[in-house]
Amino acid sequence: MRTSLATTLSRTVAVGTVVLAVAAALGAGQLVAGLLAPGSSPYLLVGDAVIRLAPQVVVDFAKTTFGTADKPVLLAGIGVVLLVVAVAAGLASRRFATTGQVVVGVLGLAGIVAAATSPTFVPTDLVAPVVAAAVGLWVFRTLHRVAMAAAEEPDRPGYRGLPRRTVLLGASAAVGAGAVLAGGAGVLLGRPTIDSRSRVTQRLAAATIAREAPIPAGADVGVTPFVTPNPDFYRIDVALRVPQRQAEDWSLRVHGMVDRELTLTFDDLMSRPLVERTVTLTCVSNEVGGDLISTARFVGVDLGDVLREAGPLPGADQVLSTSTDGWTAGTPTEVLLEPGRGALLAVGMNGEALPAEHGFPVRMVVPGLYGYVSATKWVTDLELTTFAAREAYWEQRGWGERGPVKTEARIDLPRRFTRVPAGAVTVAGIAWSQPRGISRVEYSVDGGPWSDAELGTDVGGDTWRMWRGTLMVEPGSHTMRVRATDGTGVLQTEAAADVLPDGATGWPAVLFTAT
Ligand SMILES: Nc1nc2c(c(=O)[nH]1)N[C@H]1C(S)=C(S)[C@@H](COP(=O)(O)O)O[C@H]1N2
Ligand SMILES: [Mo]
Repeated sequence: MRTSLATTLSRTVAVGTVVLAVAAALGAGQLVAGLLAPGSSPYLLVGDAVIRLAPQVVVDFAKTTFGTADKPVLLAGIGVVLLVVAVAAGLASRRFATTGQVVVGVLGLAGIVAAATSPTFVPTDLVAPVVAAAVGLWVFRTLHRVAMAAAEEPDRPGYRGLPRRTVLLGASAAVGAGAVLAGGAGVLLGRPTIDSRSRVTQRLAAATIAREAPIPAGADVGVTPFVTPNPDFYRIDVALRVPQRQAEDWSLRVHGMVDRELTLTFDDLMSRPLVERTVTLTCVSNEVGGDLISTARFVGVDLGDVLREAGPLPGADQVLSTSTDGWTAGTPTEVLLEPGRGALLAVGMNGEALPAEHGFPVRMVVPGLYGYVSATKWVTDLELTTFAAREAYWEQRGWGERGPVKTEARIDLPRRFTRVPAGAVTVAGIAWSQPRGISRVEYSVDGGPWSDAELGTDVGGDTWRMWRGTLMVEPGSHTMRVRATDGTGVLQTEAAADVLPDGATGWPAVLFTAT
């Protein structure tokens, strides 16, 4: 289909090629996002990027002016900008495809950059914007070629002997319909979880919750925040793709060695008494000094109550919990039934619904046990069984059957291998021994005598406790060590143990240089 240099597209056709290409890109991106990861729709990603980049005054203005409608208003605004850009690019592409191609390419790139710079970026989020960019470019080039051919000789037979103008019309209609269908399907596929999370957040805001007292100001010694913000909360799981289950479609089966099998829907959970519990979650794979530990204020229903309702049979010493992605944890029944233990089926985390990657809609949280034996995210099944009969995921891979948290401490200041001015040096960190709590933390430098650290206000045994102190050091390198005593008066062991099979031990040490 060669076209002469003089051939020019009508304004309508030229604009149509770019607009349809952009629509096709958005439709394809939405569809792929809906299938893979609802948060990765290029349109939403660009919207998020605009919110990130917008000066705070603009964001505040939008919030106060449009209230909760600020997001739809923003997305509509982006739509208008896209349309204007597409129309301009079309008008500039009446003879040559170059401008249109560059503009479609730049728009595609904007989606990819928005994905890559998102604070919640995971590599799968790139698939939708990359597919969108590729589809946009391909559609534009193809339609532009077909349009040029039709403009030159409208009646000459083209594809399947149809007149070229008919081919152009047909192709345009097909692209338009395809874009709408793909986009619609993508929205339908992806919308449920996103909407479901915000509905749960709203329901929690309106719910009656037995709240804990606010975290006392003195709990935090100014180094590590006492409550970990959700985006900073450590994440460990074997899920390649974050499971997407709507709260409205969720149910939990409690079965096995029980008197009464139970099935609870999300509404059933929400109509039970909701409690707030601040819990420090720890991973068994946390090395001494490691960062696989975080604290959140969880909201949920008491798991012990749910189990008592089902009535565990004598001998059912293990509760095997399973998530939607098939991962399992085995928790001692006696721990879950222990009065005051505070095990939760959690639905909320730090004032919102559980984030998708932390188990939305429902996860288990058991104070005092490492996550691998207790903290099942996306949980849908609890089977009362025995340790002899069933082995959970990590147990099958050589990790310990029981996973009680071991008393440990961490030095957050000074950081290892840093330089500090000689003289008085502030030292600080965290210590934990859920559910026993921490009664004492001591530190020592270069094998010298132990000094008592000043402890942050006690929030309870289920959370970490923060500590700080001051060291006097001469210029040179120094090794500082720290050791914690739990709430029952037992000093943490000095013996170094590896994380495998049931958690690391040893007194943490930090080497630093005073100058
Ligand atoms: N479904 C599921 N739940 C899971 C896991 C997992 O791999 N899959 N990992 C567990 C482990 S080992 C830990 S330490 C905690 C971590 O929870 P977080 O990612 O919310 O911090 O989740 C637990 N729950
Ligand atoms: Mo873990």
